[in-house]
Amino acid sequence: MGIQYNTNSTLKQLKFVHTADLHLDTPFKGLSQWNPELAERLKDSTYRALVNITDLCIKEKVDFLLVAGDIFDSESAGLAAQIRFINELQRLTAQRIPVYFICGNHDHLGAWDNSFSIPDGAYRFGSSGVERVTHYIEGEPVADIYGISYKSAHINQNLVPFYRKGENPAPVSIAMLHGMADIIGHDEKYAPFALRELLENPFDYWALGHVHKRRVLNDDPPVVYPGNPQGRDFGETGEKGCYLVEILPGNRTILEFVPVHHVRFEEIEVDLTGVDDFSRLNTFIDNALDNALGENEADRFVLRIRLTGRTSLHRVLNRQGEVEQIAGDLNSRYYDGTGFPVVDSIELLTRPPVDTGLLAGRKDFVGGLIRSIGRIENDERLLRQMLESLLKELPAARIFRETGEPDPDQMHRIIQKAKWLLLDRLVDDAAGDAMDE
Ligand SMILES: [Mn+2]
Repeated sequence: MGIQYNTNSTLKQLKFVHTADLHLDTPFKGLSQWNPELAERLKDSTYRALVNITDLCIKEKVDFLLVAGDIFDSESAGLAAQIRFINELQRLTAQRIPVYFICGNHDHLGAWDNSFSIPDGAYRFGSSGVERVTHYIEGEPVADIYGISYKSAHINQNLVPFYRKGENPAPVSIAMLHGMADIIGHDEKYAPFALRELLENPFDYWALGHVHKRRVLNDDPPVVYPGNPQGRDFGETGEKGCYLVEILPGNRTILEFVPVHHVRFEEIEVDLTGVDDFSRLNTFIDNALDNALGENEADRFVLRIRLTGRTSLHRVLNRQGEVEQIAGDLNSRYYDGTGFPVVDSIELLTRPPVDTGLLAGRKDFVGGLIRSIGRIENDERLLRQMLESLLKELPAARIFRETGEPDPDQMHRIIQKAKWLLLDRLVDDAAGDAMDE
């Protein structure tokens, strides 16, 4: 039934910030491969997001900060990240704001350099069992915080059964856990648990970490993945931040998402249908970006522009090096001294102005091809079969062995792209009966 407040309790309000998955030393590898200059500009962003969190804690005069694991990104490059993290701990503890943190799979206890001491006022949970730390305000116990750190990169065990409320609990009980919730997915290496199990335990707030997309899994009591505070690639677009949490007497919890990202990844679709004049292209993209970025234009955007639509420019755009040229041109015009916004890449998903309905009726090879593609694109099983055989053949398909299988959405984009590349080569522009106009 939530929090039972003792009438003698001095608790009027508890205010804290919950973050996780800082990944401080993220190398931005994928991006650096194509765009080393951009990777250099991004390198600081994860750290800047943490600085923003520290500033928020100080400005809001919170009682404490919770960090639910994955403070740094890699075991080997952890040293610089540890120094930077400890700098921020010092800034907070100097303002009498304690930091309670657990370690996750990336920054498991074996990866920490023990020549650094954790500053007084900050507490790192151990890995040998769920620990309980009591937070006091003016000598009164106000909140018990429970947590456990990863001892090594993989924890196959469900840790939830070890979270047990102790004797003489403080008015508020908070549990910090780094792991994979069943309603998001299943990964047995990262302390998997079922949401249902958490709700069977009488905690007032579950401060989760591990999943990078923010999700409030339950409202009362709150079960929260704050997501990572700084996106790291185009799989992590949009505003990223942390939660400012207030617990008021009477079991009222107020959650406020606060964006703290330093750089924001965004994918923007620009539909070129009807744009048939190359000289209008730049203006058209400019307008589309203005509309999409709108009031957020002060943000530091890293953009992937996805060109779609039916346009006679399709063939020109598909020429070797053409979209790179356009991206370079956009970047030199957008460059405002801070280096943002920046166009990382342009993805080309346009189609030529051919009428596939008409073509499909033809009795020749093109007609047969369109009908076959039509069957494949609407049948996920067939699509997957074809993909599997391709994976065996194509060296370029190795990427999927690295990144995991493409999702249905990606597969659909791949087949669309293949379809229009083929048709563009097979269908003669002069074939008036196949053209739209
Ligand atoms: Mn993790």
